[in-house]
Amino acid sequence: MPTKGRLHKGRLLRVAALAALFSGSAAQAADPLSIDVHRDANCGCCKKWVAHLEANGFKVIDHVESNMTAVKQRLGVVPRLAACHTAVIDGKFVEGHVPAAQIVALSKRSDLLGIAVPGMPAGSPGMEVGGKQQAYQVIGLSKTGVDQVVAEYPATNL
Ligand SMILES: [Cu+2]
Repeated sequence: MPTKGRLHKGRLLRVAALAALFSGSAAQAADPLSIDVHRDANCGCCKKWVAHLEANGFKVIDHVESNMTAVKQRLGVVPRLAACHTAVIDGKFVEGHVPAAQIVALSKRSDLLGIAVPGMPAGSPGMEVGGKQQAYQVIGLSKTGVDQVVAEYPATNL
C-alpha cells in the first residue's frame, strides 16, 4: 500500500496549508490570541504585563500560583532565563516582561521551546518606572537547549 499512503499524505498537507491560511486571517479578525499566565498573587508588575497583553489583543487566562519555581521547572524555563511570571502559548513558554510583538513572532518559531526577558529590566512592558529605559534582550531557548537573541530593546537596526 505505499502508493495509497503517499496520496493520503499529500492530501493531508494540502488541507493543513489551507487550514493555516484560514487560521491566519481569523486571528487578525476576531479570535484573540489566547495565552495562559502563571503568576504569584502579590506580583504587581505581573498584572501590569497582563494589561499590556490585553491592550495588544491577547485573551489572558490568569493563574495565581503558590509555587512559581515549580511552575517554571514544569514548563522548561531554565533558571538563567527566569523572571517573575511565566506564560504559555501554543505549548511554548513566555518568561518575564516580553513585549507582545515578540509573542506574536514566536508563533512562527517551531525551533524554540520558548522566549524570555530574564530579570526585570526597567522600561520593558509592565516595568515602566518613571520613563527609565534599560537596554534588554529577548532570548529564545532552542529545542537543543541553546540561547539565542531574538530581539533587542530599545529597538535597534538588528
Ligand atoms: Cu516582573
